[in-house]
Amino acid sequence: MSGRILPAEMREYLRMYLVMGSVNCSVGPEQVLTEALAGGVTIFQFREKGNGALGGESLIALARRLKEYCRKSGVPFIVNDDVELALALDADGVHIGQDDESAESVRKRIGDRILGVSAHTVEDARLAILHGADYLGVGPIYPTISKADAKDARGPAIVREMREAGIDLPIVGIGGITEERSEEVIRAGADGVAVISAVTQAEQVRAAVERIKEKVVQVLQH
Ligand code: 3NM
Repeated sequence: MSGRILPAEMREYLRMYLVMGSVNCSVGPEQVLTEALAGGVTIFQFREKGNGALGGESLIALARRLKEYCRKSGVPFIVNDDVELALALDADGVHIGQDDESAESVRKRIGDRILGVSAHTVEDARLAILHGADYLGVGPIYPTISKADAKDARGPAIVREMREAGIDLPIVGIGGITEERSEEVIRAGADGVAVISAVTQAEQVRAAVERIKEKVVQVLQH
């Protein structure tokens, strides 16, 4: 691919966004990702954070294995926060939060790779767009058990507020999203949903992914 990703293509990738690291999985992350890819995940973010997170060589080795799985499935592999790791692995992109290095500086370092930025307010969203984001991660939509320092849940209304304020960059909702809740997140104006626990904690990972994706696609068609 040459040049920045086009918004239409980005929107397609955001339909069923799996975010995950080893601490989110009770079985091996390789197994969870394999099943999730079989279920139709459209983009994957490696987010190795929280208690018991891997570091050093074992983190790099895991990231490399998960990237290979994504490559084989033709699914973009995004790295959370760590630009060095993303460049070392030749990842497809980087996702950063508001407390990380500025989007402007990350954009310069990663060239045309995908840049996702977390946005909690319309102001965050405007700045992220100005600084070269390809998509916005908007949340937490609902309370989450997967992020220790998450802000207060804003409900799907925050997505609607951004759309009404003229923010037209691709948006993925995140935070406490389940199959049932996907519908109102998409109706509020999101292009897809990003989940951790709804997939990693599911008894049947593949079926959980299939159901969430089916719901998103079905709501987008109506
Ligand atoms: N970012 P779950 S909420 C990684 O609000 C992350 O920016 C958030 O996990 C944000 O699907 C969140 O288990 C955790 O709630 C999402």
